[in-house]
Amino acid sequence: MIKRLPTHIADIRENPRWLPMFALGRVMLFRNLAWRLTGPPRQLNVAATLFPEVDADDVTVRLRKDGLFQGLKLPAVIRSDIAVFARSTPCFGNFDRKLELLAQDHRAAEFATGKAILTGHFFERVLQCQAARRVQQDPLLLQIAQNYLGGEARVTATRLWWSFPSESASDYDLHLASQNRFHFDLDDWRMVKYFFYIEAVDQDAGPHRYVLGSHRRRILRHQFTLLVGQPAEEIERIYGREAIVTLTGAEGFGFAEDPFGFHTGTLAKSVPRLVLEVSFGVSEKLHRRFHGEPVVH
Ligand SMILES: O=C(O)CCC(=O)C(=O)O
Repeated sequence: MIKRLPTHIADIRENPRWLPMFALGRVMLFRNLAWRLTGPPRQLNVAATLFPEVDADDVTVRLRKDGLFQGLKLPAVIRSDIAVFARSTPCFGNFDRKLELLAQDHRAAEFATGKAILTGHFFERVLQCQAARRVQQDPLLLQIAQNYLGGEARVTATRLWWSFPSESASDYDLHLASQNRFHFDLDDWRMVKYFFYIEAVDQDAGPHRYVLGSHRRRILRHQFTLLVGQPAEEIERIYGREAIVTLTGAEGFGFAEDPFGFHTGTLAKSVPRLVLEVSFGVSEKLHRRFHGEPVVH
């Protein structure tokens, strides 16, 4: 929280309307009110979608009920173009512009810097990847976002990043990388995120975890709190172990989630994970996040 303060202050300066959302958006009453202010969804022509087998209405129903829909799959050629891009383009370790590395040099970079490197972000470089842009602009993903969030829905962030296995990660490293840290996102009044695993993710590759239904059922203590993160034991006790889904999947596997529900990455044990994430929201786009880094739209 304290370490993120400069980012929050910059957000407020840039867009003062962010402050009420940040203060009140964690409380279900205000969130539900904001949900009522949605405009009707636009009906788009989705013929050119990369996901012709997916029914936007089904996804919307699942998102409303569970906060999660599993069942997106990237076409093979799109997936492989993104994988080739990510293996041949340097990323930035631990959100640090001075720590530039290729994924295959991760171990050597940890050794050379003496630091645990848990993530490698491509920041704005993701937009150099045509295949990633194609996913970002997919009409069906927008239609689902429109159905779920209302007519104001639009892309608010796009990111491509590696989660690397690391043996020496500190608590702070895990926090920075959103790994082994259940939390909810508070970047907008209403949001939906699409995640795609560019390479297969099993239990050893740090799968994402989501708490079903926690986007609409929240104990008061988890609303009236400054903290977005909560200990895993508490999440299990309150929302039930059976509500926690661990999302593993083959290469190209994708899912949609309402990130107001509790979720977390998990520390990769032995295999790195490469994820493309496209976020949709309803408010003016923020330009800074990720510890001061620009948000890529
Ligand atoms: O690494 C992950 O799977 C978690 C990502 C996350 O927490 C987020 O995008 O809000």
